[in-house]
Amino acid sequence: MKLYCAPRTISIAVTTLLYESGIHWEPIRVDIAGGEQTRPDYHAINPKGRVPVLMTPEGALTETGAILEYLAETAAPGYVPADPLARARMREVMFYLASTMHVNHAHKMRGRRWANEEASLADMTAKVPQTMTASCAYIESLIVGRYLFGADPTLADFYLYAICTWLEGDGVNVSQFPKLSAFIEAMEATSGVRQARAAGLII
Ligand SMILES: N[C@@H](CCC(=O)N[C@@H](CS)C(=O)NCC(=O)O)C(=O)O
Repeated sequence: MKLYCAPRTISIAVTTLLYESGIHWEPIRVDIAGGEQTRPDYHAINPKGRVPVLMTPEGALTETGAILEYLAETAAPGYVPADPLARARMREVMFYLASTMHVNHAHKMRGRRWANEEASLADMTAKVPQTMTASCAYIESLIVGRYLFGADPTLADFYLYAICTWLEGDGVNVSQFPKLSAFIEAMEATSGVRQARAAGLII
């Protein structure tokens, strides 16, 4: 299995799950800063010009949440709760991360997706510490144990950890969130995160 990925991106959610699960896979690093994702040959793989992309035996799969779910069903069992409501709660967080928290973060460096005026871009960037801190406060209210839902990690934990790697740069004072701080510490101790760091996929 091959994953198009890059450090500092949401693809960390997938790289950490892949390493944690001991799946045989190969990272294909995309030079995001150099704009590799904007080039026609990359658009042939993902017309959206983003990472991550998982190359499955049947073709390319995009969207972090979809990739995590696919891996859980095909290669990395044990990270999806059996109970329907618990499973929906996990997805509730994952949808929030995709639709709100990731988007809050993107307003810092990717404001040109939404606006052209320099003043608009500066305003969006200035707002990021506030929106990301508000998102952290919401997440803090959800965490019930070492991980989001208790003693065992679910797909949502890998997703959340990837976003946590952005918090300092986004101007969030993480120390004001004790449960989130402990969560980050727990994830940092996992083999998935340690291997991703050793491979230079978390920097
Ligand atoms: N909804 C997508 C978002 C993916 C995404 O925005 N990836 C960013 C990195 S965090 C990216 O590839 N950005 C490149 C660009 O904007 O040019 C997902 O969750 O997979």
